[in-house]
Amino acid sequence: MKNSEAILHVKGESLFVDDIPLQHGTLYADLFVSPITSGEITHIDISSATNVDGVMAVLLANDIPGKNQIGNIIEDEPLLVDQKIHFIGQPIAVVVGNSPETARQGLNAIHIEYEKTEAVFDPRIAFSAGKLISPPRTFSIGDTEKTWAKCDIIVEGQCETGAQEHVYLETQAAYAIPKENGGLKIYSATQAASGVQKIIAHVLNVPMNKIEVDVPRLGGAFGGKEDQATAWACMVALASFTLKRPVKICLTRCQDMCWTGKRHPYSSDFKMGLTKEGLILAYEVTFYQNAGAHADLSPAILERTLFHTTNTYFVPNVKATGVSCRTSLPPNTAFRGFGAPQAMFVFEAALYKAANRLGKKVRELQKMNLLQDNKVLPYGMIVKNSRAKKCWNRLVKEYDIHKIEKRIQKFNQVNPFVKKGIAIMPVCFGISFTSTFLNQASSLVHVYLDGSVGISTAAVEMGQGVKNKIKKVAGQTLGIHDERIRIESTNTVRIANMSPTAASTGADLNGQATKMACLMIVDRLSRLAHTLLNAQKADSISLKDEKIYLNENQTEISWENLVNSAYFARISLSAQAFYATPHIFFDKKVEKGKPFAYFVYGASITEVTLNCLRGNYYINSVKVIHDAGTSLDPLIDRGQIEGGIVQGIGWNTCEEIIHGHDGQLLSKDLTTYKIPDVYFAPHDIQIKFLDIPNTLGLYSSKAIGEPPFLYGIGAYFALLNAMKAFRPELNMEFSSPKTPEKVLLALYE
Ligand code: LUZ
Ligand code: MOS
Repeated sequence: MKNSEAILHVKGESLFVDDIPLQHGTLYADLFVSPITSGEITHIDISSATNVDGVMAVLLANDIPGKNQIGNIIEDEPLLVDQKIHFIGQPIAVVVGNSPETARQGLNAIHIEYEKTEAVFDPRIAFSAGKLISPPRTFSIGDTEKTWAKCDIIVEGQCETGAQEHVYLETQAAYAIPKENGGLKIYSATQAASGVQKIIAHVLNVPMNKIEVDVPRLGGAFGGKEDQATAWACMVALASFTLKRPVKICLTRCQDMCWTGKRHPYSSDFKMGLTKEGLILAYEVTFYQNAGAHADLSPAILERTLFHTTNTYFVPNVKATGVSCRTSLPPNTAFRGFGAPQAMFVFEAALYKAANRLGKKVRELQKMNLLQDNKVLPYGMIVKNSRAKKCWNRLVKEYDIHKIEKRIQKFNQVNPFVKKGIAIMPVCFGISFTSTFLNQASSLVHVYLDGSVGISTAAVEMGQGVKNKIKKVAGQTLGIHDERIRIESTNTVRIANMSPTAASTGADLNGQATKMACLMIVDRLSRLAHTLLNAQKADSISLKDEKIYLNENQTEISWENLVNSAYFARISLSAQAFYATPHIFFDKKVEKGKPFAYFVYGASITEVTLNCLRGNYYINSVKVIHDAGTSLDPLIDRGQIEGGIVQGIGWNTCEEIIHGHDGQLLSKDLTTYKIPDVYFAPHDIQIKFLDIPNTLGLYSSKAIGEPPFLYGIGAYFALLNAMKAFRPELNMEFSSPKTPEKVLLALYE
């Protein structure tokens, strides 16, 4: 199936927020932000700024008519600094000019004085100082304390995993336009249109029905626009509301990188006990999450970390504790995987250390401990339809792991300074928002007189192909061709109270709602066809290929005829439906429940080649068996898997966020922050689908968005193996990303 979005992109015809034709009189917002990490404003002087020719307004915290508050889970984040400063880049003033240049001149004319206070960047130090975002949480099962004595070996260690910049192609953007009677229409590049609507209404102190938020599409998001698109939309809404003029903002790449949060760096302690055969008996872990200055989505992200503590393995005795630590960085936020990658990295590190201690291959331990049906996870969910072993068995057989191992052994024997390494990365990722209430969606389907169809849902298109998938679901359900269907923008006027498009659930939830709405229309049309065809009670009507079938025989009635007849018979050709994922719940008091609709499984083999004189390396190949159920669209799913793999490799290898000693971001553009490019990305990515229908999914499919990111972790451990081939006594320290510099230092330490 062709992705209609792709054609528009290639022709440069797709509209993003920054492409929306400007209304007459549009003004431009820019931000004056904090130059210091931590402190208090003692004096601010905006008079020279307001005197700049073309500057229309300089808005401060006390110009906000409603609440100066944009916190989502916890109300701890002001839109504009009141007095206390918490990070470099924290917005202090919105400067509005009649051109981007005058706005820039205006903010350069602002003068502030401040007193600095001490900043904290290390989550463990923040923890010791009692700087917590929310109380610590512990998930546990069995009894780790009693089990240590029964273990043949126990390994302990510490893991560091790094931050990661989202690098969506489209930077943060918003455009506000006044409507009549005090309303506003805001085009926002957000994953969460209703969230933006709600918070703007609070900030402006107006009812939500006065705020219309529209999302045409996003140029990538990866979680970076789940919560952090809100601030910019609020800024232009505030300016537009105050000045009664259209106002837009579009961050530069550097502003975006400096001012927005990243994937959370974690520092973690682990302890794992095993039998001498390699069976894991007990696992304890503490996660110190570096949340940055405000809560943002950190507590939810930490929760998903705890859910994925043991990845795709079974451990009978587990104790996992998570603490969200408040530091002096911009608030860290959602990023593909949402805390699960950090947990899975630590578990693989523990396994790696244990295998080395036991003198066994990591993959022997991995295989031995894979999750099987009817096992209970640390949070009480019982595993059904586990595909962990199925993926594993197909992986080692179809890609012939023995042959690969032999080839690598031979290579390493004859090459003293170039070494190869491989690693297997098995994955199990829970599908559903962990906050149960978010697992809801609705869809509004209109069939027009000519038989064409328009659909609105809560799903935001961000390049992941959700529009295409929803189109496919509607086409299949209505029995018509996809060309007849148009998926509209995501808009709060057409769909209310939307959950963010996140947690890999966009196609699942919105597709289910769309299927339900389409079935309502099919039901009405079928009854009408029944009458028109003078059918008997037992006769069945179906819609296929734009034709009406009676007992599986094609009739003379076409889709268009039937739609037309329905109109004249005064039958509604529109339907709205609501879907809520059934049978999920979670009780935070006891930390037990069944939070996920189902799991996505998969496994990968990553091969790397390391130059041990220079420290640089290539990720040669990633070979995957991936469980996509019966894929809704194999081409889109393949694209999502490839993208996830490359993004995950970047997190573990070349992408390094570096701050100066004062907390200023040094890696603030794409010359200093390296993401994988087409040369560095593996030239050989092979993907095979497990292809077993998912009875719990939409048309037997499974979600695709986040799980493939986890395969990237394989690159880290493959590199470690290549390093060990050069230097067997390598220090067993776990610190991701493994940049070429770090590799070189470790090899010659
Ligand atoms: N966002 C969210 C997410 O609010 N809740 C989640 O559980 C989640 N999981 C993955 C990605 N985004
Ligand atoms: Mo998310 S990390 O916005 O699915």
